[in-house]
Amino acid sequence: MRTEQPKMIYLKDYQAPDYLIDETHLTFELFEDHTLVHAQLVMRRNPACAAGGLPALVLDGQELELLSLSLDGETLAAGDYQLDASHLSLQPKSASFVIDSSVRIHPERNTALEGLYKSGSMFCTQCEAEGFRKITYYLDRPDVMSKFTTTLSAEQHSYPVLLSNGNPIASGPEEGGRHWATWQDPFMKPAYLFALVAGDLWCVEDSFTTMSAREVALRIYVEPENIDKCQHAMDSLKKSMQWDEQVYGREYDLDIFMIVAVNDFNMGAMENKGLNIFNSSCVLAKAETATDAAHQRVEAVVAHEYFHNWSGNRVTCRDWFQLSLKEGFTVFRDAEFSADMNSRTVKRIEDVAYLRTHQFAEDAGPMAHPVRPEAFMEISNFYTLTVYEKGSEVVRMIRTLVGAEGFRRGSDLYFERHDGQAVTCDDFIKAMEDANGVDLSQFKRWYSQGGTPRLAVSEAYDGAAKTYSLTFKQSCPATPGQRDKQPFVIPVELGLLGAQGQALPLRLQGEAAAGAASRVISITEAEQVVTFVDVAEQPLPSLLRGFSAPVKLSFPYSRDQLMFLMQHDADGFNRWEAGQQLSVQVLQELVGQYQRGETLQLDQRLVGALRSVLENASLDQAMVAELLSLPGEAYLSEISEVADVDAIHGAREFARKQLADALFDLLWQRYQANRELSRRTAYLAEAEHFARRSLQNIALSYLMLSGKPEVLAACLEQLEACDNMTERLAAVAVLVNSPFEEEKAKALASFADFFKDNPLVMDQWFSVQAACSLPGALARVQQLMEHPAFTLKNPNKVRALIGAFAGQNPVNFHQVDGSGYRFLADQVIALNALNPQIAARLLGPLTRWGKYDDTRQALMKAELERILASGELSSDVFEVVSKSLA
Ligand code: B3K
Ligand code: ZN
Repeated sequence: MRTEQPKMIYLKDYQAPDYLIDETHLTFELFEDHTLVHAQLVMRRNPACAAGGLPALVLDGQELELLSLSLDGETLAAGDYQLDASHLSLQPKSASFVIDSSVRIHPERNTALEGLYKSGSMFCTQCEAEGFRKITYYLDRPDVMSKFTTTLSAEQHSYPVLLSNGNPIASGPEEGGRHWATWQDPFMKPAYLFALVAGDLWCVEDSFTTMSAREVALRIYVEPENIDKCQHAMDSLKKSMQWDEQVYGREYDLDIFMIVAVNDFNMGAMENKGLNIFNSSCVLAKAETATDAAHQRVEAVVAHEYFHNWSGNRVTCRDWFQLSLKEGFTVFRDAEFSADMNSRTVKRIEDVAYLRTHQFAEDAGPMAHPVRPEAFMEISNFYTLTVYEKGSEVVRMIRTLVGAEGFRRGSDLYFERHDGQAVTCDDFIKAMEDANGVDLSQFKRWYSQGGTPRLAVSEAYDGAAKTYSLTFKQSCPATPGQRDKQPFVIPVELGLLGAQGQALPLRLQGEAAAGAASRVISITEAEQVVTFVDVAEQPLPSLLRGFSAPVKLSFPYSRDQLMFLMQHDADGFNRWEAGQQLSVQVLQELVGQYQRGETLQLDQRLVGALRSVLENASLDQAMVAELLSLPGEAYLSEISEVADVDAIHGAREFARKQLADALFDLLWQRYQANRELSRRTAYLAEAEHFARRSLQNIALSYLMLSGKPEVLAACLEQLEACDNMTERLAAVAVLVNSPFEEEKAKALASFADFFKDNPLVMDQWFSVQAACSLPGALARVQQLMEHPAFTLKNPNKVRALIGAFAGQNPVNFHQVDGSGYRFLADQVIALNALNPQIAARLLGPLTRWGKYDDTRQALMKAELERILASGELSSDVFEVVSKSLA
């Protein structure tokens, strides 16, 4: 807990470390009521620092009980060093020296899940970003890289498995029923990549032969009851290893790669060198207990953490302001991997929908920051959608600008030039520039300027001259600490369609001949006109294909033009995008009618457009499902000036019901055909199966709105007879949102009874109820908090119940009596004392107060004030609350 006002830390104040740690030798003695940590640090003055005397050595350390300290073998007395709540300082006498320290810590009481802690009966660690300082006194910063040797000792019976980074080098029994093991990591690494695990774990084993024919042992460790849920993660790991060799030429470098699944984890997973520690939700998956979405998430997170071995571990960050150097790049890598493993267009659609709903909202709120932030109080608050997802979009734009081959040249140069170093985003850009002979200096504004740029496009066609001009105007709203923005480099991939839907040749003014039918134009000015010549007919532009830049693009399309693009655009992403824009226009019209108290009237063109989608047998079923999904309520709020949650919900539900009635037969056919396939074939976690189940389930959710008994019967049949969680959970969710009270209660009860011992399945059970938009959600959530499977101490449970209520149930969370806000603030206050990182994350929805009407704004701010006044706040919660109120 914070004892003084947290300080702001600035990128501009970065200084290289005064000292380096060449070797780190750690010994952990793990006991039930405490742990002893002995650290021997072989240190020297950093040669890169200016000459002169020897400055004081200031080690980071928090919540440590110092038992002994020596310098070059001589025990130091209390007067020989200074201790405060977060540092230990002493004066070295020579440029090279050895520090030995022993501390006592209490993993058994660690509910923050940072540093060394217990998850159930096992010991595990989470050190990124600044958790290592809760383990021992150290230079806990990513630019101090060291060779680690780690010995663990624990009681043998309860902790038969003892793991750390690198390779196992020795082990043996000890007195008193204990045993020990020593691990050595040959690669230099910063402390944030340190890990240890001790527990009663089983493992699934496999192996991978690398491109240079080295044999790597692969192990996934889980608690015994989960041993049957590891195969999908193992398959994903092997695919990732192969993909990184093929696509980036990156080979794995140790003889062993381990993944450990733990139930209590603050985020998805962690890329510790050779010993990834995962939230069990991102490892465990089998048909009966995990949905298709969960299978895809496991595949993506396994890949992401594996890819960090190069983008993060071999080449790491100089300081935490550079976080996107490893995270943005690695998200980009895992997104491309998922696109290659599944459907590329569908993956892009999902990612863009997510970015526009959540990252755009963050970029427009009080916590908005550039991809490379310039200041923070608590780095844990900066593992954001901006650093991750927008950071990935920035890397994607670089690839768009230099081309796939140029990008590979750049990444090869980056990895070769900086292997073993801790570097900056500028170093990444420099490698891309050097490998391609391009100047990316203006492009770098994507790293330094926050906010989502707007790009307004207008057209002019001159039929006599056969020229077609597009005028692009870019602007970017102010964000905290940044008022005036310089123009960005915005790569716009575009094409022009003729009246028959054909691609028109794209010849820019001044060019000798036309280029490709889809090409990238770089917008670099605040206002820029692009003129095409030889344009034989009035074209319809298809802009920002594949979402080639993370901007808010506007073009005055009519609804008929959008329907035309939905049918004819050569770019699959833009066909979906046209459907979304059409739906947005139609839904916004309904929102207006709702607000004026008029009778709602759905534009029948939307019905027609979705009818042709359903009638088109040659469309990928996953695309059909995506096209049928109306923009979510959260997205509709994000694009509103003032979000009227009730009107948005009312309008969207009205449209869904109208579509369900009008398209009943087509939906019913699609549903039955796919359900029949599901009945006849065994579950497979692959794209074609994902596609048909997603269409089946979205069809079911529409059909249920009809209230017809045959649909209810079908839903119950699916629920009872299916062999997988994707169909089962979809049926439960549809029932939960239906008026069939008896069936709903029965389904929920039998589901909970059957899966009560599976915490990950119970998370889903909590979530569908928390997200149910029917009245009374808050009371249900409060009641569910009393359920034996719920605990505030487990982050997955908090996210599944409280997070889903505040984030996925706008009409209930934003009840105008403020009850939702009060509830959330109460939970944040409770969690602040238990787990500050989770508390700060949970606050997200309250920070968006600027989006709502005056009444709600006042209520939301009052709750933020109440949190601020509630007592000793963690730096995590303090930063978010104070910035939200600023
Ligand atoms: N690098 C970790 C995130 C650590 C978050 C610390 N608060 C997981 C990942 O992005 O791969
Ligand atoms: Zn990552």
